[in-house]
Amino acid sequence: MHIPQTSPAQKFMTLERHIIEGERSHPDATGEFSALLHGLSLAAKLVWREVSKAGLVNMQGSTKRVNVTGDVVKKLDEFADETIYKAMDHVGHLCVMASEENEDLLQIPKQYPSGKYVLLYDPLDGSSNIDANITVGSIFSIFQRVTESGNGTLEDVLQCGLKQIGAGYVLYSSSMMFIYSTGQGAHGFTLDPTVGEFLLSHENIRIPKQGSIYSVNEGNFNRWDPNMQRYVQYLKEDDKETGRPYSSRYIGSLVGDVHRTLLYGGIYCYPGDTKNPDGKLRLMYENNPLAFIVEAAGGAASNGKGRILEIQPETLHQRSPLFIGSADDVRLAEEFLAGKRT
Ligand code: P6P
Repeated sequence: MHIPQTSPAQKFMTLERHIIEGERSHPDATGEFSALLHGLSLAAKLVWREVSKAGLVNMQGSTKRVNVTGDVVKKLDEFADETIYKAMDHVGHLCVMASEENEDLLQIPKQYPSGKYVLLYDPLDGSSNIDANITVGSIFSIFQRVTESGNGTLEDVLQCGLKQIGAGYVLYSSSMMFIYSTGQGAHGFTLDPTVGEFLLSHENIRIPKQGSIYSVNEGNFNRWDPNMQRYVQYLKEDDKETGRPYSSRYIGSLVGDVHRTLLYGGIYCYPGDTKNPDGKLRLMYENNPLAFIVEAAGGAASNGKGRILEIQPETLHQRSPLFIGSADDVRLAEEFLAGKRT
């Protein structure tokens, strides 16, 4: 029988099949991890359903609340936060959750079994863009618990990024995508709304070693360290040998900016500055999971001095500067920030 060459999507390589087949290569895999990702993909579809019609059902705008890190809470932030928690609280494989929208740990309700995993998530990153219909996303990070039993604790949650056993993000954009990694490559799935399945569309994503796009909010230029200013000025100089000037792209939505960087190469920067020495982005909910994905695709992620994934967290909502993208671009940024380049 002639079997035609088919694209990954045509192979009906669904997210679920990809996870299960990936687990088969782990002798001690128990299927619990695939159940977690299945729950997250369901939550993502429920969030997508609201995000995609936000303008029609009065789900835009704010709740008049401010969250633990001072951001105004949008109606969709709240919806996404509750949806992910409720989609995951009963799966039986988690001992605790933590959300960027909640100050404290989120315990598993007593009526449900708990498990050996820990889930951290940013329910709706970039939500300030919702009302302008700009890409937003959800980000998640999964660890194994370190305490023996009982309710998960801060000790289970505050682990360095290298200990993640999986991480991913969902993009709510012109199409809906689910990108994840368990450390063996980064894989992208696009939702086929006609069947309600995520189909493999970006198998084993590899980020270019160097890019030609930089992504940073230059409105903060005057607050930056002079070495950071010199770095961005360098990228703007005209030098064909080194592929400069770079193009500037910044949509103010971390998941969208990092996803473009992952596929096209280049660098996304959120540096510290005189007003926010540690920058704006959260280590546990944004930087760690995105660093895990980008490193799995052959890229790099730094706080300007060292690897994001090696930072030992001290508090749940701590921030860190972020320089993430092509390995050569991140390395060059680190050299400028260390004053080794002029
Ligand atoms: P600024 C959104 O609030 C967010 O956390 C990220 O999604 C985004 O990259 C960043 O803040 C934008 O921050 O200071 O450039 O507006």
